Amino acid sequence: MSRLLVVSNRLPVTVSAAQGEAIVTPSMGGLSTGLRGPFERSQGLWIGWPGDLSKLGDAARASALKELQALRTLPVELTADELRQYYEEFANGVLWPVFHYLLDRIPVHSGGWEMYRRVNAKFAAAVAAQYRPGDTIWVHDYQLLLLPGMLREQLPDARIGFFLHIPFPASEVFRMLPWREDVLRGMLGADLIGFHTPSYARNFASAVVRLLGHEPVVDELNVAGRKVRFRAFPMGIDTETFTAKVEPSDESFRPRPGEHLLLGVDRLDYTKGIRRRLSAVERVLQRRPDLRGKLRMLQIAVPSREKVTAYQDYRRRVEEMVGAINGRCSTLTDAPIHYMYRGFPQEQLIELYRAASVMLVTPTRDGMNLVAKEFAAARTDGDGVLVLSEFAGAAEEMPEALQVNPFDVDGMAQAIEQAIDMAEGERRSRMAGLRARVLRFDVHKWAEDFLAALTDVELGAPALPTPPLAAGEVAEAARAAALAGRRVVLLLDYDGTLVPIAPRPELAAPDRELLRLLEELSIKTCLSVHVLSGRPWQDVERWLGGLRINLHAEHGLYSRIDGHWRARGAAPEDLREKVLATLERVSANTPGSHVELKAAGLAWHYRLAEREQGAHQARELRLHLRELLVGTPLEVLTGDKVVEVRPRGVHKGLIAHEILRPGDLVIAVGDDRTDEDMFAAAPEGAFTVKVGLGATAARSRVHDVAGTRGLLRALAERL
Ligand code: ADQ
Repeated sequence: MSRLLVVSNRLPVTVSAAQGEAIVTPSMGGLSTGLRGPFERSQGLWIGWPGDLSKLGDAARASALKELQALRTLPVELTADELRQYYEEFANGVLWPVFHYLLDRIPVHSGGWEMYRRVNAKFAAAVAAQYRPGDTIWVHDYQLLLLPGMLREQLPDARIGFFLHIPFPASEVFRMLPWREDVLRGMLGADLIGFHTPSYARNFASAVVRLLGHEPVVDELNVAGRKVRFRAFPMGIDTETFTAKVEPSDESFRPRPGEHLLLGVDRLDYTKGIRRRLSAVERVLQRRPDLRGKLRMLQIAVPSREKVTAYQDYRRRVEEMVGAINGRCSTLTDAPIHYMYRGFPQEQLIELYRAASVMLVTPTRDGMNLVAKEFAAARTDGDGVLVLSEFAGAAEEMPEALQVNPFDVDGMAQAIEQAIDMAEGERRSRMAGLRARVLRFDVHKWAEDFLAALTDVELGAPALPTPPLAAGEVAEAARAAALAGRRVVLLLDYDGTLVPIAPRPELAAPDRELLRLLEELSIKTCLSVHVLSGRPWQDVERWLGGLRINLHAEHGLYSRIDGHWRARGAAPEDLREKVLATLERVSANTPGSHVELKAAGLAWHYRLAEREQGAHQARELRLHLRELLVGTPLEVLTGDKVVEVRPRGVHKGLIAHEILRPGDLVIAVGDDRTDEDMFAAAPEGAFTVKVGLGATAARSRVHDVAGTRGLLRALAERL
């Protein structure tokens, strides 16, 4: 089993000092519980910030480090300044609100980005130093979004997973982040990216298309020849803990018959919707005087991020509100809202979950929300009602809860009343549905599923990366072949290979340098030069017709050999009209796209269209055309930002077969998917060259058009 390296901002331990000695206590969060199995079995290592060790004396520090090592954790220590800028200012001050749709909380000036990058790099160095070939690396959460990308650079062959514990927002919101491309590139360093829900995975895919132009195929992206999978892995809880029996400690909070206990359990965070929730409870009390003195709300808020101003403000506002509501609604003997600002041991939390009549989980946004699941698991009595925000990730898996819109305070008040009045039969039937799912998909299954999917991913870097072209060697080989009396055949694609891709097709005319190079090559008697283009023959003739070389247009539907153009197939006129009408309709709906009429085929280009819309329309169009063209002599071809329809069965590979004779030395250069047919047709010993990034069967690669021209120059000089 591959060794698991877990990387998270915090280590799953708490370090404290007592009488000069350091005490390191494992903290039993959901994540460490879920990972315990694979972590132990693989003799794993956990890398993260251990908390502030600076206050420990030398001896205590040494003993803390020793204990951390014994727990197989590796501390990444952070200075106060690093922590403030990376964690408080950037991760919690910028990323947290943006990813939770709280745009008014984004600070006007944020200086934290540079430090965020530096601390991610510090983590990368720590992981790289521990990495052994064969290890599996699993990075967690929004504090380390850049880490997978940094690791990929240092460890191209590593198996890297990333899981985001908070929502991934709609791309409309995500793209407000000034560093959006860097963040996406950072995440895309992973082989597998996990989210809590399918909607977050969709939002991510949409941001990737829109901002980076990588189009996903189902749950997979191709990033410079590397496969990156992304999908939902909804996190569960440690059900054993929450279904266990606990010794009753203090029964006084249990509601007596006729009384109702509403419960809220949260980190004190402005995303948890505590104020709107309290407001809804007050509204219930106003509308239902019969419930006064019988309805109690217990709100437990565990302190969180206390150094961040927004959290201090939020705490003050929550506490003022509790005071105000109690001021208005208390009776002589009782106050309706009981508020506690502290953490609770798990056993007591379980008791509270079991005592509550109604659990209120009403965040305005929440990645998942495990409290909702803990409540359901804890209800071994099968009773209790869950009121759940539709903006918590958990809502997608918990349809039996009473789902509410937390921004609709009135609606929430109605849901609370409905929960209080709900008949026992309905309560039990809803709870049974909730429990079945929570118990089945627990945190162990979550960790197992993620790790199994990560193990399944074909490893990031291609097994054999395509080496750079050695132009001099190719030219030398061509020269040797020519001297031995062999014919040298040069097969060249046009757009993206001989000239850079132009925003519109008509702007890709050849420049003088290219024409001179081709001219020089055309007079070499040992050399047969062919340009194989997807363009209409008229374009090819206009641009290259003056040269004495062989030309092929529309992917081989037209060829000019020995000066004459001839056609290999044609589209039936009525069918062509139908296709044209469809393409024009799509073009009208997609600004920046246009239709190109060729002699036999038709193409819809969307290079200038908004990327996401272009990709979406292209997908729809391909489906529609494939259906339309079943059983006809036409077929759909997908190129780089173009959907093309042309007579079936003619492609660059077919042309290559026609041209080539035994004994030829072949040099084929191309950049697009259609050129792969040409590479496939090249005989053994041929030099096949891919221009630019992307998966290919070619044997070598050049960076861009300048690389192709370098090869042509070398050939012109040596032949
Ligand atoms: P959190 O925002 O912290 O987690 P949540 O999923 O609810 O939110 O987990 C909170 C955990 O803390 C629960 O296990 C709960 O028992 C405990 N807890 C909460 N209040 C407590 C209290 N007052 N006393 C003691 N314990 C308390 C982030 C994301 C979530 C996502 C998780 C896991 O924001 O959306 O579900 O990570 O991925």
